[in-house]
Amino acid sequence: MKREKSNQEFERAKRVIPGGVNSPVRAFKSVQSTPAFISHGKGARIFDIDGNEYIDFVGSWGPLILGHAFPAVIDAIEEAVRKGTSFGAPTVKETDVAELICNMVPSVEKVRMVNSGTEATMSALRLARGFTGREKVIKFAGCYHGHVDSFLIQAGSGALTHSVPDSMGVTRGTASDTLLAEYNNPESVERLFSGNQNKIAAVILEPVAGNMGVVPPAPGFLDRLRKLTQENGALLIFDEVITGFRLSGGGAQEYYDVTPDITTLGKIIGGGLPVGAFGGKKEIMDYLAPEGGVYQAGTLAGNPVSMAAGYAMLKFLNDHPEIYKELEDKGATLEEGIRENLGKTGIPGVVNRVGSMMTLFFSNAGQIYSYKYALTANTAMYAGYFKLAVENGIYIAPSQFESMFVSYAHTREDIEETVAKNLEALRILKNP
Ligand code: KE4
Repeated sequence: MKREKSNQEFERAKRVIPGGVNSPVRAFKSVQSTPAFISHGKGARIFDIDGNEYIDFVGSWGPLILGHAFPAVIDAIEEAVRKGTSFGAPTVKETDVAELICNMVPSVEKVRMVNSGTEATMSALRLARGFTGREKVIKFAGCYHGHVDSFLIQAGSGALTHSVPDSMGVTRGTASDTLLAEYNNPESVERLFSGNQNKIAAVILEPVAGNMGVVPPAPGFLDRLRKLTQENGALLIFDEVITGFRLSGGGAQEYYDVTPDITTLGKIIGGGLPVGAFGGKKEIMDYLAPEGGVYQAGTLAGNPVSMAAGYAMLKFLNDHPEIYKELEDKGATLEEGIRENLGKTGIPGVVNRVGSMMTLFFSNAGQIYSYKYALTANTAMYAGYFKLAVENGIYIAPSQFESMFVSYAHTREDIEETVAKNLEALRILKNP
């Protein structure tokens, strides 16, 4: 594939944007490559400025469950933007979106709009701390909740006693209030609760992890967390920025029938425009200013253009629940095809999938159900696979520890083509 224009644009961008990108993963560093600059997208495909075409399984990292430039979303944006872009005052569409989210997501009785998933999780944590009067929070190694100081934390040497910052600029003080547990290991949570009695405000997790690669909850894991938090007076926060409206109209909490106290949302609810949200029971949400004493605000929160896009997206999903069966079937076909290809080539791999989100781990661990298992993946092999796939017109995440997303726009032919090209790539990896 020719990439002259993208390469030139990347050099130009690096002169004025850190790393040439506005979000690190886009720089393709972890796969030792350089990014394609995208000119436009339509349906399941994106096109770069050198004229290359790709079947897209990144989908802007999750928002585009209906595909690129979905007509109902584009029409809604066009209609809204002609009336102005922002008023800093209430608009009816914000209430329309809030009512729809409350109707679709079991745990949500009230919801506050923000501008990103990071803002949603940051605000949800402050709300949980304000509501409980407690300071500590439990998160899980391998789960990502945006670039919030309190969540950019990794296990310290004595993992059960202290945590350490995972980024420069995060203070030890902040880190000391974040406790690290192991995904799918409820005993690791129990130990933290017994070692920090009456100090833990909340447990936050991705109900299906997408940021260590896809790692589903083990049977009963979410139920155990629900009971443990209730028993210990802590709130359960489901970070559904990826899974919200992805796994079902009611997200993972509907899919697994476990109801959290607070839910954070993003991605799909903006239809591709900058949106985040957090919601929960009235008694909790009414702690937020101007009702209560937990301050949170945002100039462009509930922006009328983003709300128009989000409403069009959510309404289409709510009116067409049959989409989720179709996404399940397409996801299953893709998973089965990749598994068969691994068998044909003898390349060690683990495929984790829930609905339309999945990850092919280049690992011989057999099963990957927590971060330490995800880390067994051969990231060099993934990098090689990534380059072969993209070179062959299959656009996947430039990191082993992300999810592939199947959208409503992917056709059966797209899936068949992808399975065939996956086999070609695996054969080359096997015999370079
Ligand atoms: P944003 O601030 O990027 O809108 O959302 C943060 C966030 C919160 N929670 C979960 C579960 C998330 O996955 C994310 C963001 N996801 C990453 C990729 N998995 C966004 C891609 C990027 O960082 O550019």
